[in-house]
Amino acid sequence: MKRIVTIQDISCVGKCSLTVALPIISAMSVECAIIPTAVLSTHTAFKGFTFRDLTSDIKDIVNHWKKEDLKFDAMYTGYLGSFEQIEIMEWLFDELKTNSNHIIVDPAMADHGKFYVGFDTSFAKRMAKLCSKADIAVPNITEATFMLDMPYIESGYDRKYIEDILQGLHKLGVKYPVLTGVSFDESKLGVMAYLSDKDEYFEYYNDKLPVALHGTGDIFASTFTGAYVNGKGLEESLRIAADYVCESIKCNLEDENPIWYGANFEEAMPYLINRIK
Ligand code: PXL
Repeated sequence: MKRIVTIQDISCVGKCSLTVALPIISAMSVECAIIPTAVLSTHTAFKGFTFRDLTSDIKDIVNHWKKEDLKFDAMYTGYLGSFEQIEIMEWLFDELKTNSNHIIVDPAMADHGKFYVGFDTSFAKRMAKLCSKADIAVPNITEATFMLDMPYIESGYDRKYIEDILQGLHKLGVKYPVLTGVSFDESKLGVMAYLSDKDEYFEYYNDKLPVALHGTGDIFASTFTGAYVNGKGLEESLRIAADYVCESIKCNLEDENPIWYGANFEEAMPYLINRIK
Protein backbone atom coordinates (compact mmCIF):
# COMPACT_ATOMS: atom_id res chain seq x y z
CA MET A 1 0.00 0.00 0.00
CA LYS A 2 1.24 3.48 -0.78
CA ARG A 3 1.56 6.08 1.95
CA ILE A 4 1.56 9.85 1.62
CA VAL A 5 1.74 12.70 4.10
CA THR A 6 -0.33 15.81 3.66
CA ILE A 7 0.33 18.98 5.59
CA GLN A 8 -2.47 21.53 5.88
CA ASP A 9 -5.02 22.90 8.35
CA ILE A 10 -8.11 21.35 9.88
CA SER A 11 -11.07 23.61 9.20
CA CYS A 12 -13.57 21.89 11.48
CA VAL A 13 -16.42 22.96 9.20
CA GLY A 14 -15.69 23.95 5.63
CA LYS A 15 -15.06 20.89 3.45
CA CYS A 16 -11.53 21.89 2.62
CA SER A 17 -7.94 21.04 3.50
CA LEU A 18 -7.65 17.97 5.77
CA THR A 19 -11.38 17.20 5.99
CA VAL A 20 -11.20 16.75 2.21
CA ALA A 21 -7.72 15.27 1.76
CA LEU A 22 -8.04 12.53 4.36
CA PRO A 23 -11.30 10.93 3.17
CA ILE A 24 -10.45 11.28 -0.51
CA ILE A 25 -6.94 9.86 -0.31
CA SER A 26 -8.08 7.04 1.99
CA ALA A 27 -10.94 6.19 -0.40
CA MET A 28 -8.32 5.83 -3.12
CA SER A 29 -6.65 3.05 -1.07
CA VAL A 30 -3.66 5.17 -0.11
CA GLU A 31 -2.60 5.56 3.53
CA CYS A 32 -2.93 9.24 4.37
CA ALA A 33 -0.72 10.48 7.18
CA ILE A 34 -1.42 14.05 8.21
CA ILE A 35 0.28 16.97 9.87
CA PRO A 36 -2.35 19.50 10.94
CA THR A 37 -0.87 23.00 10.77
CA ALA A 38 -3.73 24.75 12.58
CA VAL A 39 -7.26 24.13 13.80
CA LEU A 40 -9.92 26.60 12.66
CA SER A 41 -13.59 26.47 13.59
CA THR A 42 -14.42 26.99 9.90
CA HIS A 43 -12.55 27.98 6.77
CA THR A 44 -11.77 31.64 6.41
CA ALA A 45 -14.74 32.54 4.19
CA PHE A 46 -16.92 32.38 7.33
CA LYS A 47 -16.92 35.40 9.64
CA GLY A 48 -15.49 35.11 13.15
CA PHE A 49 -13.59 31.84 12.76
CA THR A 50 -11.28 30.67 15.55
CA PHE A 51 -7.64 29.80 14.80
CA ARG A 52 -5.23 27.70 16.84
CA ASP A 53 -1.74 27.58 15.43
CA LEU A 54 0.07 24.22 15.56
CA THR A 55 3.34 25.31 13.93
CA SER A 56 5.42 24.37 16.95
CA ASP A 57 4.33 20.70 16.70
CA ILE A 58 5.41 20.13 13.10
CA LYS A 59 9.13 19.50 13.55
CA ASP A 60 8.57 17.24 16.57
CA ILE A 61 6.17 15.09 14.54
CA VAL A 62 8.63 14.75 11.65
CA ASN A 63 11.55 14.02 13.98
CA HIS A 64 9.56 11.24 15.63
CA TRP A 65 8.69 9.75 12.23
CA LYS A 66 12.35 9.81 11.26
CA LYS A 67 13.20 7.80 14.38
CA GLU A 68 10.54 5.28 13.33
CA ASP A 69 12.06 5.25 9.82
CA LEU A 70 8.69 6.08 8.24
CA LYS A 71 8.82 6.75 4.50
CA PHE A 72 6.25 8.43 2.28
CA ASP A 73 5.50 8.04 -1.42
CA ALA A 74 4.47 11.68 -1.64
CA MET A 75 4.50 14.85 0.42
CA TYR A 76 1.55 17.08 -0.37
CA THR A 77 1.17 20.55 1.10
CA GLY A 78 -2.02 22.62 0.95
CA TYR A 79 -3.15 25.76 2.77
CA LEU A 80 -0.31 27.07 4.97
CA GLY A 81 -1.01 29.90 7.37
CA SER A 82 2.32 31.71 7.79
CA PHE A 83 5.79 32.38 6.43
CA GLU A 84 7.18 30.24 9.22
CA GLN A 85 5.09 27.26 8.11
CA ILE A 86 6.39 27.62 4.56
CA GLU A 87 9.95 27.65 5.87
CA ILE A 88 9.25 24.51 7.89
CA MET A 89 7.84 22.82 4.76
CA GLU A 90 11.17 23.40 3.01
CA TRP A 91 12.90 21.72 5.95
CA LEU A 92 10.33 18.89 5.92
CA PHE A 93 10.85 18.23 2.20
CA ASP A 94 14.60 17.84 2.80
CA GLU A 95 14.04 15.59 5.83
CA LEU A 96 11.51 13.26 4.19
CA LYS A 97 12.89 13.20 0.63
CA THR A 98 13.74 9.75 -0.74
CA ASN A 99 15.05 8.75 -4.18
CA SER A 100 11.56 8.17 -5.48
CA ASN A 101 8.95 10.19 -3.61
CA HIS A 102 7.06 13.14 -5.07
CA ILE A 103 6.56 16.67 -3.76
CA ILE A 104 3.15 18.11 -4.60
CA VAL A 105 2.43 21.72 -3.64
CA ASP A 106 -1.01 23.28 -3.78
CA PRO A 107 -0.34 26.96 -3.01
CA ALA A 108 -3.88 27.46 -1.67
CA MET A 109 -4.18 31.17 -0.88
CA ALA A 110 -6.39 32.90 -3.45
CA ASP A 111 -9.10 32.51 -6.08
CA HIS A 112 -11.13 34.60 -8.54
CA GLY A 113 -8.51 37.37 -8.50
CA LYS A 114 -8.52 37.79 -4.70
CA PHE A 115 -6.42 36.58 -1.78
CA TYR A 116 -8.14 34.62 0.98
CA VAL A 117 -8.30 36.48 4.31
CA GLY A 118 -4.83 36.98 5.79
CA PHE A 119 -2.71 36.66 2.63
CA ASP A 120 -0.99 39.25 0.47
CA THR A 121 1.56 39.64 -2.31
CA SER A 122 4.56 39.07 -0.06
CA PHE A 123 3.04 35.74 1.01
CA ALA A 124 2.55 34.79 -2.64
CA LYS A 125 6.22 35.55 -3.34
CA ARG A 126 7.24 33.29 -0.46
CA MET A 127 4.89 30.56 -1.67
CA ALA A 128 6.55 30.79 -5.10
CA LYS A 129 9.82 29.81 -3.44
CA LEU A 130 8.16 26.76 -1.90
CA CYS A 131 6.77 25.82 -5.33
CA SER A 132 10.31 25.88 -6.71
CA LYS A 133 10.91 22.68 -4.71
CA ALA A 134 7.84 20.93 -6.11
CA ASP A 135 7.71 18.13 -8.64
CA ILE A 136 4.13 19.16 -9.27
CA ALA A 137 2.41 22.41 -8.29
CA VAL A 138 -1.33 22.88 -8.79
CA PRO A 139 -2.23 26.57 -8.46
CA ASN A 140 -5.30 28.16 -9.96
CA ILE A 141 -4.74 31.11 -12.31
CA THR A 142 -5.08 33.65 -9.48
CA GLU A 143 -2.48 31.94 -7.31
CA ALA A 144 -0.07 31.42 -10.20
CA THR A 145 -0.25 35.03 -11.44
CA PHE A 146 0.11 36.37 -7.89
CA MET A 147 3.20 34.20 -7.36
CA LEU A 148 4.70 35.21 -10.70
CA ASP A 149 3.72 38.88 -10.49
CA MET A 150 1.84 38.59 -13.77
CA PRO A 151 -1.48 40.29 -14.53
CA TYR A 152 -4.55 38.29 -13.50
CA ILE A 153 -7.05 38.06 -16.34
CA GLU A 154 -10.42 36.63 -15.42
CA SER A 155 -11.65 35.64 -18.87
CA GLY A 156 -11.01 36.17 -22.55
CA TYR A 157 -7.29 35.37 -22.35
CA ASP A 158 -5.55 33.41 -25.07
CA ARG A 159 -3.50 30.24 -25.05
CA LYS A 160 -0.25 32.19 -24.88
CA TYR A 161 -1.31 33.71 -21.53
CA ILE A 162 -1.73 30.25 -20.01
CA GLU A 163 1.43 28.90 -21.62
CA ASP A 164 3.40 31.89 -20.29
CA ILE A 165 2.10 31.19 -16.77
CA LEU A 166 3.04 27.51 -17.03
CA GLN A 167 6.49 28.46 -18.34
CA GLY A 168 6.85 30.95 -15.49
CA LEU A 169 6.09 28.22 -12.96
CA HIS A 170 8.51 25.87 -14.72
CA LYS A 171 11.24 28.53 -14.58
CA LEU A 172 10.64 28.82 -10.84
CA GLY A 173 11.66 25.17 -10.63
CA VAL A 174 8.36 23.29 -10.75
CA LYS A 175 9.02 20.16 -12.78
CA TYR A 176 5.41 19.68 -13.93
CA PRO A 177 3.37 22.86 -13.47
CA VAL A 178 -0.40 22.45 -13.57
CA LEU A 179 -2.93 25.27 -13.84
CA THR A 180 -6.55 24.78 -12.77
CA GLY A 181 -9.58 26.83 -13.75
CA VAL A 182 -8.51 27.27 -17.38
CA SER A 183 -11.24 28.32 -19.79
CA PHE A 184 -10.83 29.41 -23.42
CA ASP A 185 -14.49 28.91 -24.19
CA GLU A 186 -17.35 30.06 -21.97
CA SER A 187 -18.90 26.62 -21.87
CA LYS A 188 -15.76 24.68 -20.85
CA LEU A 189 -13.51 24.69 -17.80
CA GLY A 190 -10.47 22.57 -17.13
CA VAL A 191 -6.81 22.13 -16.50
CA MET A 192 -3.62 22.69 -18.44
CA ALA A 193 -0.13 21.41 -17.60
CA TYR A 194 3.35 21.64 -19.02
CA LEU A 195 4.94 18.23 -19.50
CA SER A 196 8.50 19.43 -19.31
CA ASP A 197 10.15 16.13 -20.17
CA LYS A 198 8.26 16.01 -23.50
CA ASP A 199 8.18 19.80 -23.95
CA GLU A 200 4.43 19.49 -24.56
CA TYR A 201 1.27 20.95 -23.08
CA PHE A 202 -1.54 18.80 -21.73
CA GLU A 203 -5.09 20.05 -21.49
CA TYR A 204 -8.40 18.61 -20.39
CA TYR A 205 -11.83 20.23 -20.11
CA ASN A 206 -15.29 19.49 -18.82
CA ASP A 207 -18.54 21.38 -19.34
CA LYS A 208 -18.53 24.46 -17.11
CA LEU A 209 -21.02 24.12 -14.25
CA PRO A 210 -23.07 27.11 -13.08
CA VAL A 211 -21.54 27.33 -9.58
CA ALA A 212 -18.06 27.95 -8.13
CA LEU A 213 -17.57 26.39 -4.72
CA HIS A 214 -14.99 26.75 -2.00
CA GLY A 215 -12.56 23.86 -1.52
CA THR A 216 -12.74 22.48 -5.05
CA GLY A 217 -9.01 23.17 -5.43
CA ASP A 218 -8.42 20.96 -2.40
CA ILE A 219 -10.58 18.19 -3.87
CA PHE A 220 -8.61 18.49 -7.10
CA ALA A 221 -5.17 18.39 -5.43
CA SER A 222 -6.11 15.51 -3.10
CA THR A 223 -7.59 13.41 -5.89
CA PHE A 224 -4.63 14.12 -8.12
CA THR A 225 -2.24 13.05 -5.34
CA GLY A 226 -4.16 9.82 -4.69
CA ALA A 227 -4.30 8.91 -8.37
CA TYR A 228 -0.67 9.82 -9.01
CA VAL A 229 0.75 7.71 -6.20
CA ASN A 230 -1.54 4.91 -7.41
CA GLY A 231 0.56 4.97 -10.59
CA LYS A 232 -2.08 6.48 -12.87
CA GLY A 233 0.43 8.80 -14.55
CA LEU A 234 0.35 12.56 -14.66
CA GLU A 235 -2.17 13.00 -17.47
CA GLU A 236 -4.70 10.40 -16.31
CA SER A 237 -4.39 11.63 -12.71
CA LEU A 238 -5.26 15.15 -13.88
CA ARG A 239 -8.28 13.82 -15.79
CA ILE A 240 -9.49 11.83 -12.77
CA ALA A 241 -9.09 14.87 -10.49
CA ALA A 242 -10.93 17.21 -12.87
CA ASP A 243 -13.76 14.71 -13.39
CA TYR A 244 -14.20 14.09 -9.66
CA VAL A 245 -14.42 17.83 -8.95
CA CYS A 246 -17.18 18.01 -11.57
CA GLU A 247 -19.02 15.04 -10.07
CA SER A 248 -18.77 16.66 -6.62
CA ILE A 249 -20.23 19.95 -7.88
CA LYS A 250 -22.99 18.07 -9.75
CA CYS A 251 -23.93 16.40 -6.46
CA ASN A 252 -24.36 19.89 -4.92
CA LEU A 253 -26.59 20.88 -7.81
CA GLU A 254 -28.74 17.79 -7.29
CA ASP A 255 -28.87 18.23 -3.50
CA GLU A 256 -32.22 19.48 -2.16
CA ASN A 257 -30.40 21.40 0.59
CA PRO A 258 -27.08 22.36 -0.97
CA ILE A 259 -24.50 24.10 1.19
CA TRP A 260 -22.61 27.21 0.09
CA TYR A 261 -19.25 26.52 1.71
CA GLY A 262 -18.05 23.41 -0.11
CA ALA A 263 -18.72 20.78 -2.75
CA ASN A 264 -20.56 17.50 -2.20
CA PHE A 265 -17.57 15.24 -2.67
CA GLU A 266 -19.06 12.73 -0.24
CA GLU A 267 -21.96 11.68 -2.44
CA ALA A 268 -19.63 11.60 -5.45
CA MET A 269 -17.23 9.22 -3.72
CA PRO A 270 -18.63 5.99 -5.24
CA TYR A 271 -17.76 7.51 -8.64
CA LEU A 272 -14.15 8.09 -7.56
CA ILE A 273 -13.70 4.62 -6.10
CA ASN A 274 -15.02 3.02 -9.30
CA ARG A 275 -12.88 5.26 -11.44
CA ILE A 276 -9.59 4.33 -9.83
CA LYS A 277 -10.25 0.58 -9.61
O1 PXL B 1 -9.70 25.59 0.37
C1 PXL B 1 -8.65 26.28 0.78
C2 PXL B 1 -8.68 26.65 2.23
C3 PXL B 1 -8.06 25.84 3.14
N1 PXL B 1 -8.00 26.15 4.45
C4 PXL B 1 -8.56 27.28 4.90
C5 PXL B 1 -9.21 28.14 4.03
C6 PXL B 1 -9.29 27.82 2.66
C7 PXL B 1 -9.96 28.72 1.74
O2 PXL B 1 -10.52 29.70 2.09
O3 PXL B 1 -9.77 29.25 4.51
C8 PXL B 1 -8.45 27.62 6.35
